[in-house]
Amino acid sequence: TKLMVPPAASPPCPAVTLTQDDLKKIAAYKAVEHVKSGMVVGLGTGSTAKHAVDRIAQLLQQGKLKDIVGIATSMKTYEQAVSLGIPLSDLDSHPTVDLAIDGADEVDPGLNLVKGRGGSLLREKMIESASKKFIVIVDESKLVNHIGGSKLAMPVEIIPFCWNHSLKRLVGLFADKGCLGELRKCSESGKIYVTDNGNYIIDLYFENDIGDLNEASDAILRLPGIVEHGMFIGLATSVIVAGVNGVTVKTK
Ligand code: ABF
Repeated sequence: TKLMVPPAASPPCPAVTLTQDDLKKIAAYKAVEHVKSGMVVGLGTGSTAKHAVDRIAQLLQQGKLKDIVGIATSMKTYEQAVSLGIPLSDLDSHPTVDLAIDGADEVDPGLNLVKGRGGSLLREKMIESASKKFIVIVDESKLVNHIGGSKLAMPVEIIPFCWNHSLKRLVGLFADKGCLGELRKCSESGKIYVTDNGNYIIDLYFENDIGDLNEASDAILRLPGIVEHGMFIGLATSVIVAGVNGVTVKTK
């Protein structure tokens, strides 16, 4: 007689705890699947985009990608890309970018973004608005219902000349929205933060919702002395969100 041996119970799966950085890396690697040989690629800035740049370099080294031209959205990314041997160019030589991959500080359901809390926004907007496709990579902590409503900073890059005057005019635009503003300083040195373009950043904080994004954008950009703001309205073509329960892709 054969003894029926019940199958051993499978061991419980060890719980894997993904860190926020793991999630950033997962989103970044997923985005890089869209990079194809021969593409001109906008290289984003920040701790999430850094993983994408690392991954592109790795695939180039492995020969799985060829003839990539990168366009860096900041000096920091430029230095990272140079150190990894990614061939670089700029918008003057390559006015059309095939694909840009970058992080964001906030993403709303319409794929509008707040960017620039890390300090770069102007070069990002120049490159990402010149891209046929712009994939945003975030962990799920960046999702919001409405950008500018999180009570966190909405950055505006301004020229240094009479920055206090520009600060007051910016805040004055949104007096009915409970807006406060401050000049960004370096956290370690306490010195005024200077962007890659030699400009300053005013961080705006809204007690009430910022309201219509296009109206807010137009009002800010009409002020002389203002260079660019961190609202990226309608620029993202898709957003890859990595969460503890998996990856979701949001498209327009
Ligand atoms: C840059 O990096 C900025 O526009 C944005 O502020 C930031 C996002 O950084 P992280 O991925 O580190 O959160 O793209």
